[in-house]
Amino acid sequence: MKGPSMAQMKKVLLLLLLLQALSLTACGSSGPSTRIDITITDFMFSPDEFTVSAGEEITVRATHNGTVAHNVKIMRYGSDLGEEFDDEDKANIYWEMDVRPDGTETARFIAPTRPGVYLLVCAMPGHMQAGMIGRLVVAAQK
Ligand SMILES: [Cu+2]
Repeated sequence: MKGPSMAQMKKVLLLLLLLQALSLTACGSSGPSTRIDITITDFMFSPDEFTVSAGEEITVRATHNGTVAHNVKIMRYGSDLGEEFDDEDKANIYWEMDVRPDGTETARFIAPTRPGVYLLVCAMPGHMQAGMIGRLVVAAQK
């Protein structure tokens, strides 16, 4: 029995390299980031989902385009906020920052080491219900 020729082998190798290059490009555009650029309005986070790598230092740049005070709170893994953000939920805050109207603030935090989906919320009364809720997706370190 005759095996594949050298020319055939080269073709297969070339195809594999091409596929790998394509998948790398795809990963680069939607993979975890060490930056969170968030725009805050009354009453929305935009975007409302971010992906970071576990344990990485993350820089948050928050631009406030609204008129009332807001904040960004990342909740501990598995937190259930229920109907509204109340005193009970304060104990489950992983990280938080306040943002004043017409300002841009930068802050840093270390992403949780446990991969999973974390809630991101504004804890001002009524704001979560109005739509100020989002997701921080923590991806496992590669
Ligand atoms: Cu708010």
